[in-house]
Formats: sequence, C-alpha cells, structure tokens
Amino acid sequence: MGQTLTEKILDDHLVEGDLETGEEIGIEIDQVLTQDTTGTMVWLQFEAMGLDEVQTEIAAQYCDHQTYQFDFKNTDDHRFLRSAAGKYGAYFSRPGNGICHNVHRENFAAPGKTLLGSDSHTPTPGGLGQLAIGAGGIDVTVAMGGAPYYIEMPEVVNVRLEGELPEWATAKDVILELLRRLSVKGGVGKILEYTGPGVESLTAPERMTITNMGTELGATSSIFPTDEQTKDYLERLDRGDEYVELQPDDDAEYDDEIVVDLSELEPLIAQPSMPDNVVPVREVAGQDVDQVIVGSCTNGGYEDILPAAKMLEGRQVNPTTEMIVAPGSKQASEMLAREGWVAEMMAAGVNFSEATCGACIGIGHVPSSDSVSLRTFNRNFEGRSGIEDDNVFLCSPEVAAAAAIKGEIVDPRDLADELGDLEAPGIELPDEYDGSKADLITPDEAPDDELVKGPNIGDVPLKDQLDADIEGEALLKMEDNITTDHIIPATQDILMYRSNIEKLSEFTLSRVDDTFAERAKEADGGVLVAGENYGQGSSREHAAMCPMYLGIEAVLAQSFARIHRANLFNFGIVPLTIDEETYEDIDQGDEIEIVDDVYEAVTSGQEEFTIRVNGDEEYTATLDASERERDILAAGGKLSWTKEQAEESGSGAAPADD
Ligand code: MIC
Ligand code: SF4
Repeated sequence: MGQTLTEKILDDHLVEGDLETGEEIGIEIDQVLTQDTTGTMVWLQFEAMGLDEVQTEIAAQYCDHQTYQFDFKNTDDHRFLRSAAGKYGAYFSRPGNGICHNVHRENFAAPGKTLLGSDSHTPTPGGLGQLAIGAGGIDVTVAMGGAPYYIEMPEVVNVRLEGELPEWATAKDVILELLRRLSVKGGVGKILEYTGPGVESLTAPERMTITNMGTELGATSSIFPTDEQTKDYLERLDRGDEYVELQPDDDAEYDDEIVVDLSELEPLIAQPSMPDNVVPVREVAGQDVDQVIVGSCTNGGYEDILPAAKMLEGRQVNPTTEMIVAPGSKQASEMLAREGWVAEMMAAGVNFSEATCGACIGIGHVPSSDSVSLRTFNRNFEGRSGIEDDNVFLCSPEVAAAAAIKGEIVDPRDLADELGDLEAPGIELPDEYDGSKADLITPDEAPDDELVKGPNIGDVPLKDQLDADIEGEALLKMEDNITTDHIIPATQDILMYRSNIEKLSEFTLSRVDDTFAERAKEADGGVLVAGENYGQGSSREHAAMCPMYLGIEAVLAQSFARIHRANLFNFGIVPLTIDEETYEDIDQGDEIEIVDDVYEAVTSGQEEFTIRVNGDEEYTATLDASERERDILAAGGKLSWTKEQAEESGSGAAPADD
C-alpha cells in the first residue's frame, strides 16, 4: 500500500512504534523552536535536567511575543534567553526581529524535516513540506536534549483542493472555509494533508497561511507536498539547495477526504469570538469598523502586507478607523521600507508597528470599549485582544484593507465596484528576500556562555509522585471550548510572570472566575470540570503548571485539546474523560472522590475509574493513556520522570538541582 506524505516523513524519523492510527509513536526531531513566553521555562527545564548542549540540527530561540518590554521582567526574560541560547548552542533571534514562525520559515524551515516548537502555530512550515508540530515547553526541552518526541499516530486526512482562487478570494478564505465546515475541534487527532490540482496554484506563503491556521481546527499538523512553488520560494530565500521533492504515493490511503473547490470561495470572515464563527463578508457588511490590523504569524508576511499596501496606494484610511500594520518579521519591514511601501502606507494613514505578536495577545493596540476590530490574525477568543467585551473579526489582508478604506465591513468586490479603480492586488513574491540577518545570532557568534537570570526568574515547580487518593471539591465547572487563554491569559499584566510560577498562578482561570486561584489555594487541592475540547488554543504549559501549583489533581472533561492534554500529563494532573451525563450531573462545589487507588490504577494500566460525587452517586471516568504517559503521570510529571530515567540509566540528564 502506498504512503501519504505524512507517513513518509514519519517513517523517515520513526524510532519507536508503528504507523498505526491511535498507536503511540516516537519520532526523531530535526529542528526545535521556542519563543520568549514559553522559552524561559524550556531553558529552565533544560538546566534542571542537567543537559549541557542542544542535540537537534537546529534550535532557535525567538523573542517575539512581548517585544515592547514594558517592564524590566520582560527584558530580563530576553536577556536570560540570549544567555541560554549562547550557553546551550541555539540560534538567538533578538526582540523585534520577528515572530518565531515567520523568522523560522525565512531561515530554517526545510522540506522533509521534523520541527517541534513550543508554540501552537509551529505547523506553519507545513506549507513547505516540513512536518511541524506544536508542543508544551518540556516536550521541546526533552527533544532538544536529543530524545524522541512521542505522539499518538494521528489520522491523516486528505484535503483535496480543486480549481483556482477567484479574484479577491485568498488563502485565508481557504482555511476560514475549513473552520466553517469543521469547527475548532474538527481537526483534533488529525494531520491535514493537502493534495489535488488546486495545490499548484498556491504560492508557498499562501500555503503557510493555511497550515498556520490549521491549528485553529485543533489539528496536530497540516502539510503540503513540495513542487515548483516550494522550490521557487526557497530559491528566492537563497536556500534553493534545501529543496526536496515530496509527494504522497498515488495509491496512498487516507482516513478521510475533504474536497474544497477553490474557485467557489469568496471573501470570508470569522465573527467574534471563535475562529470557526465564519460567514461570507457580505453577510456582515455595513458594520462600522474602529480598528484594522494587518499582521501576525498568519498574515504578516511581505506577501500579505503588499496587497494591503497596493490597495491603499493613493488612498486614505477612513477617518473613523485606525489601521495598524504589524509585520511578521523585520525582514518584511525592511524590504517593504526599501521598496517605498512603508512610506506609501504611512502616507495613507497607517501606523506601522515593530515586528511582534503584540496586539494578537492584547499587548498594544487594545481595542476601545464597545468597538469593532478587524484583524488578519488567527484567534479571536474573547478577551484576548486585551479588553473583555471585545468584538474581534478575523479576515484576509484584502478584507482588512477594504474595511480601513471604507470605515465599515465591506466585501472588497463591492468596494471595487463602488470605487471603480480598485484592482485585486493578487499575490506577489519579491525577487529575493534580502533583509539583513543582523538580528539573528548564530550559536558560533553567541556573546554569552553563562546563564543570566533577573530577579523575576524563578524555579521550575516540581510535583511529588502521584497520590493514591484524589478527592476534593469541583472548584470550577466550565463549558465547551475553554481555551488556554481562559486558563492563563497572555495579556501584558500577566505575561511578565511566565518565568515566575508562584506569581503567575494567582491569575489562573481568572478569565472564567477571578476568585478561582484564591479558592483553590484555600481548598488545598481539588478538581476541575469542563465540557468538550478543554484547553484548546495555545501550547502554553503554564496552563497546566499553574493549576498544578495550586494543587489541582485531576481534570474531568468531556474531551481535551491535544497539546493541553499532553501538558496535563507533563505536570502530573490526571486528565479523565467523562460522558455528557456525568458532566451534566456534576455541579460546581460538589465533593469529588476517585474511588480507586489512583497511583495503582494509573500504573497498572486501568482505564475506567469510579468517581463518587458528594459521597453518593457513582460515575465512570476514563483514562486513555499510553504506558509512557502513565509513567510520567505517576512520577508527578515529565521533569521528575526524566530525572528518574536518567538516574536509572546512569547517563544523560543528571539532576542539576539536587
Ligand atoms: C498564542 O498564539 O496563543 C501564543 C501566545 O502564541 C501561544 C504561546 C504562548 O502562550 O506563549 C501559542 O500559540 O502556543
Ligand atoms: Fe504570535 Fe499571535 Fe502567532 Fe501566537 S498566534 S505566535 S501570539 S502572532
């Protein structure tokens, strides 16, 4: 039987297991990436494991999320990260050089390689035929130390693209269409592999908009085959020698197939406050728009900003609307500046930002009260923009620029009819990506060889071995699709404590209930209850680390998002699946007791657990976990487990702190 492209790359990197859907496999990781807000824990854990050098072909540390450095704590984090990259042998991308996914795709992403990153949008270079996966920080730490990455073999879904995009429809509309059809949990446990005649019409950057936002479907990864478009893009990056032709076999068998006819797509928009709340732009046209932002790792490339710049050439941003362009990389800014486009946009009334995540997580450009913001980003979870009652829409740069010109949501086709001289900008790649590399410090040039830690940089929290008894109050009952932004928000006031878990934990679940952290501390333990897709969104392991720190021992949910589920194991919290009836029957404040000896049950492979509610009703909850995951849980988390392993084998990671 022929292989899918996903299977071919996995096969090439397989160190354990068989490529059977649902089976745990171990794969070798060629490249890792980490960024400023997850990276501090990555390196603190690297240090705590006693590792002394990066083992992957490439490890890159980016500083991208909080580059405005409002507080010395942010700057100290960046200083620490530079020192860690220097000491352990990683590339270091300075604050302002750009968003990790953009800078990685420009410099390192390569077809056929595996990439693991402590950011949920790591799958971006899937558009270049790289198999890239987002993970919690400690998984990245361990992979960086040379160990395999373990994952349940996902289903491989064939997304067959037919036809070609019509004028004004873009790559963003392809992924918005998939979100409209499949929802934010439609991709869980799946890798989306794009095939079909429509693929060749999409340039590599367009493909990367699609693979980037596959994360919003909950997918493990998304990948395109490689072809002339891939080669062409790599050549323009002066990395043509890294091109490898990669295609699935003609008789490859997929677990499922979805067909998207590109020629039928039209400009789409995700309404507040979920990326799958998608409708045609025309359905919501006419709403006043207060703010427009073009940028982010989804649509912040040179190729994304140029269409908006062309639409604005010789025009002005509507006086009632503010428009911000936040490029994904400094290379994009530099090139657009050299070509005169930055000046053109400024003259049109655009405010040009440094290359940063910034506004995507509520750091800068927070919308005003009761206002509408149109963004080319990938997430519009409630409150993420920095204000609780936000109205954030997600769209393509073309739809964003049209709104900036008109001052209201408008389908760009209708605006073109109205203005008479507005042409569809299409997509254009530069002849060469020739930005300076001054902000990317290679391991050889590293100015540091010792760690530099500011006073806000704390220790990695450790948990004891798993208890035999788990009982406590259901401290919080939550609905479906709770995001990690709900669990640990990423806004500036909170983000600066990413390397100080004691302080950060005070904000745990504050977006759902601001009394939670206090109550959890007082209760000294307890459990969380949630609906479907608990923990969707970001990879931040802090969303497991902080509940652990507050004494949460188990989460009972109808289903879990992939990365967060792994993070719960990694921090010794038992993720139990419950059915809808059990979910309905448990109320916040109920006393929950796991009747079984939990340690014994976890280590012996038991799948069904008995839950007693208020000392009376009994229900069944399920632990669906591999042997390795059970061992990690029993040890109290991945750091303790890795140390145990090292002690047992008498090699590798020796504990640095005992
Ligand atoms: C996000 O888009 O939510 C983030 C901020 O990039 C996160 C990482 C983090 O929380 O540091 C992600 O996507 O993993
Ligand atoms: Fe940054 Fe936003 Fe992309 Fe996350 S989604 S990496 S915050 S730009």
